[in-house]
Amino acid sequence: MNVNRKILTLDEFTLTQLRQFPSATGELSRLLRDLALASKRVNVEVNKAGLVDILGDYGTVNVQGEDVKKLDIFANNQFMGVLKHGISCAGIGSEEMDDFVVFDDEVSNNSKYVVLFDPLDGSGNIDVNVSIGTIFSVYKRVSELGKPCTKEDFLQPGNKQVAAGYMVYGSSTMMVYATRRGVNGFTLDPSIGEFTLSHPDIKCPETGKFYSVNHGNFFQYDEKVREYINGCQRKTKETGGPYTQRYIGSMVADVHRNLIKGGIFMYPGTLDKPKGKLRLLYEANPFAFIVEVAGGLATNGVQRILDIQPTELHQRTALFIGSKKMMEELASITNS
Ligand code: AHM
Ligand code: MG
Repeated sequence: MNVNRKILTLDEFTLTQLRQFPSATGELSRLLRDLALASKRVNVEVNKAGLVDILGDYGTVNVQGEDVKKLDIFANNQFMGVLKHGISCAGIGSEEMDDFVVFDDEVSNNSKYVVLFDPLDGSGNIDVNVSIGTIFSVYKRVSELGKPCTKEDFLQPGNKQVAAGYMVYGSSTMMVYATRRGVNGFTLDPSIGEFTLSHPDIKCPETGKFYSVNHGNFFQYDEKVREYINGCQRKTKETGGPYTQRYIGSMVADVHRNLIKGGIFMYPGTLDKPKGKLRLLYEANPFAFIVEVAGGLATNGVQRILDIQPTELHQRTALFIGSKKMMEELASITNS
């Protein structure tokens, strides 16, 4: 029998990591397992998205008389549900909900983590069978253990993240997560329903070939950003351009590609929306953490994303993120 001993599941991997820290409690590993479980349920529904005409439209009652939830609401409920019923999370914040949720039961009040997530990012792409994703961010509470978690637990700067990650529902389903020790990627093997280690110790290439930005907004960006984007389309000694433009409109897929292959992703502020579109807590911070651990950089054009002190759960930020050299090239223009 050919047993492939190289296959390492997500649980096996986190256990191996745990053994290197005799004082670790295993709460983070449990949290990651809970998040993986929710994402597998979401994945099943995402894969059926093209069948809505057959199974019933989202937001309506299907032929079996069941409510068909919109996929982003379904995903939100799955992530909230597993975290509420798990034993490692005191409360959550979600891009789908106006306010944070305190679980407030004996087990949750004694849990040391809170989780922020965007349950289904890029959901505008669902109808057209383009990759979408989930993004999550884990913080250690600053409030007193044994009591309900508080707003301060959620409004911590990104540099306090303990872990962050994302799932991409694409040609394969992947989960990538980072702790301070590194970034690792797991691909869902549908035959056994397990995430298995496929991208160990991911490093973001120092430079790359891709730049990702919504060109439709070009004339809404400030002059320096336009200068950089123009530079991406020319051959210069510094950049080695022209780069290839790739923008799918699902941040998870766009940043994932650039993380693996090298590139820069930008969602700058516009004349109408000076702080851009993306949310600091649910989108920018987790990706900034992952990309920085992998060797890249992330800023809002002026300041390191991870050093921004949040003041609101849903605050937005401009975002520039990617390979170190490309980010330095951008900074040399925007800081001039
Ligand atoms: P969402 O959270 O409502 O799905 O919006 C976030 C998405 C990102 O995934 C993506 O990078 C961006 O919106 C695309 O926006 P635009 O269509 O303005 O380029
Ligand atoms: Mg989003």
